[in-house]
Amino acid sequence: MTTVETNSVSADIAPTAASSGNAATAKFTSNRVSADTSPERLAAIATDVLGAFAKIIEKHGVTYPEYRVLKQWLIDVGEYGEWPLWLDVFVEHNVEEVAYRGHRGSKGTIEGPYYVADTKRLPATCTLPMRADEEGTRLVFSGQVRDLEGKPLRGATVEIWHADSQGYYSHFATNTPDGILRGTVEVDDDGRFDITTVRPAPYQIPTDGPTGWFIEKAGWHPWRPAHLHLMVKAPGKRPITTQLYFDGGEWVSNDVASAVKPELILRPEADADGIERVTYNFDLDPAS
Ligand code: MBD
Ligand code: FE
Repeated sequence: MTTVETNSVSADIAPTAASSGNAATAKFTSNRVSADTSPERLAAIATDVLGAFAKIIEKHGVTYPEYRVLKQWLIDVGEYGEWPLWLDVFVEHNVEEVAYRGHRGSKGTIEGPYYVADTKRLPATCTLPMRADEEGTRLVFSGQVRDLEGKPLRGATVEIWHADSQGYYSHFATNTPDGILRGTVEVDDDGRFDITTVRPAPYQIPTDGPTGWFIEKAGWHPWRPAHLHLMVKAPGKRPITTQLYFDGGEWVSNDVASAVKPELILRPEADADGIERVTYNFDLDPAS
């Protein structure tokens, strides 16, 4: 088993909205993104965005004080680095639904702000990197990666990342050693994997930043149900990004990020030692 010692000076400092937000923004901007959007398409989308603003302002009679508060809040979201968080919580689910229309294999859902590429490569049967004294119920997550005909896909990888038993993600929370509860698992020749980890806790959007203020002022709640994130890839297949949730878990039926689907619910069973085991298979569409 791989263990990671907590040795950073900041390890015991409670994470702030700005520290995780700015880490997520730095990670996102380290990749230069682009899209092949034509000027005509850009103009059409921009016209509709501005038209939506116009309608809302008109409909609600938005005032100058409200306009200035909006302006300040938008500035604050940027300063706290919370655009990846805010957008992935409130907007990404719509983009994902459109992107995977007509997809036939296993369901995907949003990626969220806390994916890290190129994590430690692990064999098909593995334990995720964790602290020597990692808290939380042991969870063994097993399954098989297959094509739409059920044929095992050798050469597939299952990237997994999730929060710890306090709801914190490594690389984004200052109280968490880098690299824990993340990995890139190489399936065996039969497409199978068997990953030992701990059960994550529900995730609470930081309440001390502009995304949290916005949620609180609106009277909403800041919670996502406990979840595993996965990105499953195989040669010649369309990759999927997904999340799996736990049956009966808090917030499963009212996720702030609107990312739960009925196909994505796990029902782990505890064995005599209290270790939870669950199986889930991933069926991938052909790459188009
Ligand atoms: C998360 O852990 C997450 O998965 C998403 C989508 C948004 C915020 C935090
Ligand atoms: Fe998450």
